[in-house]
Amino acid sequence: MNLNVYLQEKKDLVDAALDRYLPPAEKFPRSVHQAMRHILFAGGKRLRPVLALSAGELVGGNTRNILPCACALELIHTYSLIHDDLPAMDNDDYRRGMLTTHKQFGEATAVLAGDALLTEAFRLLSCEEVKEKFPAGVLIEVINEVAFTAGSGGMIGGQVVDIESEGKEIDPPLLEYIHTHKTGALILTSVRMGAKLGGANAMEIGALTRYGESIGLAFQIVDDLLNVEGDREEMGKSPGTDAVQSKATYPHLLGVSESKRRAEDLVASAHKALEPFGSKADVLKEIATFVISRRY
Ligand code: GRG
Repeated sequence: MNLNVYLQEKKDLVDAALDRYLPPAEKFPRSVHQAMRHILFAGGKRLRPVLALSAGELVGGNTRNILPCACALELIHTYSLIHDDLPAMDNDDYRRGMLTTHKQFGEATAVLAGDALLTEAFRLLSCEEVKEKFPAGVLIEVINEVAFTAGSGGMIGGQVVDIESEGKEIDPPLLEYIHTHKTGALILTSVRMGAKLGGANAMEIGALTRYGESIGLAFQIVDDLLNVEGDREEMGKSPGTDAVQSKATYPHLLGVSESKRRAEDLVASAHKALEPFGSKADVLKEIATFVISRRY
């Protein structure tokens, strides 16, 4: 299996589904519908939906059935990018190689487009098409976990502590809190969503949880490293912004080589967590390796 081909196939599936599920750009009121689609369809690796689909496949789930819920993860991720780029937060001009949503549509529309994407995610998670495919109890559990992850117990909590830590020297446990909540939580939930909707047993959910925790933290450490060493063209956004904003990052706290070592250790833990699945887990194993070797 070639990982790039696999990722492209899954990305195409997700992109086509997102286009079907979202209100058309021409639908009234056009400004918000265009703004919701602006960054959503400007590229992006679709890592979170791909993780949900791949984890689901690993435990015998049906990709088509899981697809709408996987798309909901991308809507939440995109909302977080739009809001994170706002002047009140990172004040970025470019995202996925395009002008950020507030630069293109104005701040009010960007705030509302982010809100609409977050809300749309929960509509999708509970839509008729999904309700008829999964037992209500499993679905409610998944929706509850996604809500917790998007809220102050997850992404928002990490984002708040990140903002409040700017310009301060923080200790490694607090940095790990920021990273596991701001970024790791949604990655972990993506894997667990796929596992649960795919019908995983308790042992499989446990193993995939350990996998998701490891790649979630590794992903953000690599994001920190790319902000130091990355290339603007490859990333579609500017590197060097963390240092300018005095952000709490792994390279700042531990140095570049120690941060790389930490990310590699986490990927080794992710691989280990997949051992009970044998070669069936090769895709997830390769995705973990991709997380640390990525250039964008
Ligand atoms: C709720 C406003 C708000 C923020 C939560 C996730 C987050 C915190 C902010 C998003 C901004 C950001 C740069 C987070 C750090 C890591 C990250 C999620 C990078 C972008 O994710 P990728 O690399 O991006 O998966 P693509 O474009 O490929 O989807």
